[in-house]
Amino acid sequence: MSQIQRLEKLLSLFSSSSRVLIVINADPDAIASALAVKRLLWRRVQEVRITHFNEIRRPDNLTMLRVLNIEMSFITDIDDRKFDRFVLVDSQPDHHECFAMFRYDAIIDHHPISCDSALFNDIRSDYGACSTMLTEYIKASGIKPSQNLATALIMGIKTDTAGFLRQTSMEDVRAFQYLYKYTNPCLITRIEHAEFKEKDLDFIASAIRKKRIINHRVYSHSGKIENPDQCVITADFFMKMDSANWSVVSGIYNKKLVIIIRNDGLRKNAGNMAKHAFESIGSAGGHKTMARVEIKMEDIAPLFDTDKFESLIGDWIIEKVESNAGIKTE
Ligand SMILES: [Mn+2]
Repeated sequence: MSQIQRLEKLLSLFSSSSRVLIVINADPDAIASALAVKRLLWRRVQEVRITHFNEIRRPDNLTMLRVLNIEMSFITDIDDRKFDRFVLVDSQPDHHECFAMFRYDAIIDHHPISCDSALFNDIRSDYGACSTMLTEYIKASGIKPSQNLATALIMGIKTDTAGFLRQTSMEDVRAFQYLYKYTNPCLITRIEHAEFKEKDLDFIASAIRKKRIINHRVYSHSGKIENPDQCVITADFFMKMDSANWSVVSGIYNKKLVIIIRNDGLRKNAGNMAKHAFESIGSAGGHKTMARVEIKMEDIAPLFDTDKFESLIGDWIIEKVESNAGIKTE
């Protein structure tokens, strides 16, 4: 099917009285794809709303919504009886129970095909981003994308291809090149630079003061913490140091020890290291470059002969990681 035919088939699902709900798991690619669908349907239907069910917490994603003036509604604020057409982008109905709540008229996605249950299904799993597919729809429709739409689509492609370091197709490159002339590069930079909130910066400052560096591994244990996401941000931040091969940032949250592990991925495997070191006492897992460990404090207590063991946890983590970090596991 040509792109023009796809576009015509998609548009034929709607009439001027249609009330359309676009459902997404909001990340940059899904948000941009939804915006593009909304643009395609502009002045063709009665109403288009975008709804998401996940909480958006990443500062860069929040900045994207703010600087591009993107309007979305949280799923609990939506009365779905008001809508008679449902569109799913960047996912398939079996990806999440919240998606399965609706019967879709159209599904446009780039994940491996698992549930093409709509009237119109366009699933192209060789594409790096759903935003690339929607860029092709926009092009086929003859619409000149606004600066905000083009910037959103570029963010979708950049995010899902990790800046073209991950699975990418020629179509992704072509879409990027096409969109670039319509974007404002300062907006892209503004979004991508938004890594921290002010509170995160205070957390990082205190983690820097507590850091210890052993064998190019940066350790920092923060004791009791209010938000484990800050350990993630800090672990990523430490990897910006030129000589850091690993970073291990930990804290105690909800009576659990949370350890966030990052490395540069060069002959290392964070997930396997975490399992070797911690699986016997808690949950541990991850990938080559990132891992997460969670251990109940009550399960750590018996490992120490003192009640005041909390002050020893930082050293205990270092000992565990140092004796396992060399493990050769692929
Ligand atoms: Mn995607």
